Amino acid sequence: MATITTPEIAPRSSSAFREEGREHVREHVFDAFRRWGYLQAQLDPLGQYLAPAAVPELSFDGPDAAFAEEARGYYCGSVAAEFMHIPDRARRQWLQERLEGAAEIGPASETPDPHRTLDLLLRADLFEQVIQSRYLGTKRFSLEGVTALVPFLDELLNHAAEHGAVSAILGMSHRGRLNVMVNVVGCEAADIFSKFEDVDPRSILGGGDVKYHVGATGVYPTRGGKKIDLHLVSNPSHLEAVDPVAAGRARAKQVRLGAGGEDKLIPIVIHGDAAFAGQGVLAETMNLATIEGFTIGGTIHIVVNNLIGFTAGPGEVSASRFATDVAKRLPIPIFHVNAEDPDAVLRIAALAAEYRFAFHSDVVIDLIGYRRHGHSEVDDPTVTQPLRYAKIKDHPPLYQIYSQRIGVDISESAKALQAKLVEAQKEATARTKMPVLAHLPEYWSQYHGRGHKPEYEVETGLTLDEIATIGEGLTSYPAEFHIHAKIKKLLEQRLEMAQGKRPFDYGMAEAVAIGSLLKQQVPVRLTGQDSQRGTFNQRHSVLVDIENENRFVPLNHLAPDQAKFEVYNSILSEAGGLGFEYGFSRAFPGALVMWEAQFGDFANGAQIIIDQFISSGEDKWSLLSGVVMLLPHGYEGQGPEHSSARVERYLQLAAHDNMQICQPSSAAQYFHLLRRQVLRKWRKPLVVFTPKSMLRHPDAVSPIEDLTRSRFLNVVPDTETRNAKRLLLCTGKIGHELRVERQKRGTEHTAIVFLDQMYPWPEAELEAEFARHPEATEIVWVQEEPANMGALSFVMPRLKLIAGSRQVLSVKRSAAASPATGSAKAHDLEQKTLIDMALGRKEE
Ligand SMILES: Cc1ncc(C[n+]2csc(CCOP(=O)(O)OP(=O)(O)O)c2C)c(N)n1
Repeated sequence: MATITTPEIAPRSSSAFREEGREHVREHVFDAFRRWGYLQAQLDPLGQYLAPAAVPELSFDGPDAAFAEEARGYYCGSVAAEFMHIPDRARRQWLQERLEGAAEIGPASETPDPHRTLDLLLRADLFEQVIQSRYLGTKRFSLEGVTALVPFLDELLNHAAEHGAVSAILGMSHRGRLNVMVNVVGCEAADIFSKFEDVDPRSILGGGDVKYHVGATGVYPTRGGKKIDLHLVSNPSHLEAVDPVAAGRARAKQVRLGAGGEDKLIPIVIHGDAAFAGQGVLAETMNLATIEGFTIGGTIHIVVNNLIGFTAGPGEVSASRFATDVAKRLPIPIFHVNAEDPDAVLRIAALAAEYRFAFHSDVVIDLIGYRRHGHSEVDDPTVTQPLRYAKIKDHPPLYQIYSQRIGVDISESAKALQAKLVEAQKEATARTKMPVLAHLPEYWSQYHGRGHKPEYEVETGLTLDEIATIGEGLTSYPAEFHIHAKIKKLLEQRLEMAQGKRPFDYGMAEAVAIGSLLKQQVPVRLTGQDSQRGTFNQRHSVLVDIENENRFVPLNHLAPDQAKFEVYNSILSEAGGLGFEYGFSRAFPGALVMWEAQFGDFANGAQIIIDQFISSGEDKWSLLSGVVMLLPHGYEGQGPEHSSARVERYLQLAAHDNMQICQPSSAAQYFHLLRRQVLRKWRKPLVVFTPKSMLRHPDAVSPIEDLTRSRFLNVVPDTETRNAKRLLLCTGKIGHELRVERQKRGTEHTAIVFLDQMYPWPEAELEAEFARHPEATEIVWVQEEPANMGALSFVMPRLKLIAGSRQVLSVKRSAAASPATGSAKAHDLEQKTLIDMALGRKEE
């Protein structure tokens, strides 16, 4: 058969074929190392754990062995890279070229100066040593064993600055935190030592926090002469809980920085290996990375991996070889680095930074070292890990290893630095005041918290004209928009509400509250599962074109100079979602920031955020937040879940005016409450128990006039009843049910009063209400919840104080282990009994 050749495809010589064949083989061998090489890297500095695994795919012999040797040099040394799970070929290519030396790591990479690296390692180690000698037996969670973190951060920040970063959010837990405060954030060593001296205890009786949890701010000068503002986020003991908070703060700051915000602020989160593998909130937070409304341009995750978690070894903290494996579900690179190879550590710091800025992606860096002492310095690790600690005992600190490696005598500079640190420690012993490590940005100056009473006089009402204009705006959409028939009707009804032709329901009251704030230049952010539409079909803040699924948000088209409304459906996460919004609110006091639970009880998945940040952040760290939690609540026969938002839990956390706990009894009350939250300068978290069936219920709707009155009522009086003999006090839906039943029965002399704000306890308003009914000898607290739940145990002693000689009784379900019955019929029976007991048995 004749060979057909074309001018374009010339026949190749046999040597070309051979070359091509060799190239093919090389690719095959390299590919195996790109994929599996990380399993054979030399990562544990003590050579004890992570012994190279047997990987048949990496066995090559004959002529292929030379390629394998070359590839092994790239992939099985002090650096192991996991990147072949990234589906985007261009990203894999980018990484591969840099890992294999075929391309420069990045334009900002100027070779780090080994003297600087050595100096940083020395600083990191000596700081710990001085504490060890002066405060023996005091917890500090030493960084020794992974001091490479300090030069890593130096290199990372240097690259970030070259890419235009002017700010960084730093989240981290206990390990090495004090070290990072001094050697990266720039806190004075004397300030940290004074925390060990525990000077001035009277200033923080019952409040404050331990030294390795408090936040700090500073400015980092980079090698290139640039500066980066650093914000180390205050952090509770609960590992990884700070992750979403740091992310939310980063987002808020990026929004503040305007265009290119994601490049101007870099989020960095430092983890422990056991915590990284074990805590679900990390997975929740990482899953936010590319979700609209939650992006922060890529977070640098650094695992300070000492191959131990308290007393648990690597096999006990993770079900897989690497604690970082949980991150492999995402299309992001993971680098493991032997922390005792500082040059490799810096190379990966540079690579991570360059990748982050090139692709706005998360990057995980697993810095593998060891832990020189016990978990805290009061622990003896030789009890649980005798072999490892026998090795560690004889292992020199990294600065000594590195100084020998680069041939620099460090003894003089070590002495000088040691003397400086000892001097700072002496100075600290003379201090009488606790240092302030974190300085709030200027944008916080107009807001206040504890020590100031809320300014209740703030006006939250609108004029009829204002309501009509907003109403028109939020029911309009472009002419070419194909609206869903049901939504068209809804908008028509809403327009009628705004024109005073139909009473307001909660959905419209909320929309007008938001719209009015936007027009007053207050940005509004609302997130939660299915929040754009609303779990109960009540919101419809985003209109969807039925022909092309284009979206239109009327609230963003009210006025040309209005603030922005951001409403996002969150991922199915509570701890991650609420933590993010708390964080956002921490860096955006001027915005109304709301997080919504699908049903109120799901918020218990975010309990750490509630206990450790929202309710106690001001007490521990003097940090304020105006975050709003919207928690659907109410007993409607839907079962043990979906009934109770656990009012009792929030009330138990209430002290020192730390937050506001409210249940608005009508649409207008909800409207005023949202506006009050942001128009007051008093920045406190707000917990709102929101309705479900009552969202559109005729008893909870409001005439337009109620939106024009001046403010939110903490206590909603019963204006219909005169000469009451009994005064029923309640909050939420049950109050409406009681009023309906009262009317049905024609019951006289029973007043029904709503407690719309449970905390801060509205004592004066309640006193006024009691005084309005001087003949009411019986005050009855009525709640739907069982006796061990709801507001009962919170309100009873307080009501008794106000009631004086009047009797205070209560009506509630019997104490129960579960909030509600699983049977809708049983619920109805219970509810009927409850109402009968509250109003008195019906005469047959
Ligand atoms: C959520 C949570 N559970 C348990 C603890 C108690 N605890 C404190 S540190 C620690 C071990 C952490 O190990 P790792 O994450 O590897 O960090 P390391 O201390 O080794 O740096 C544990 C279990 C905690 N602080 N937070």
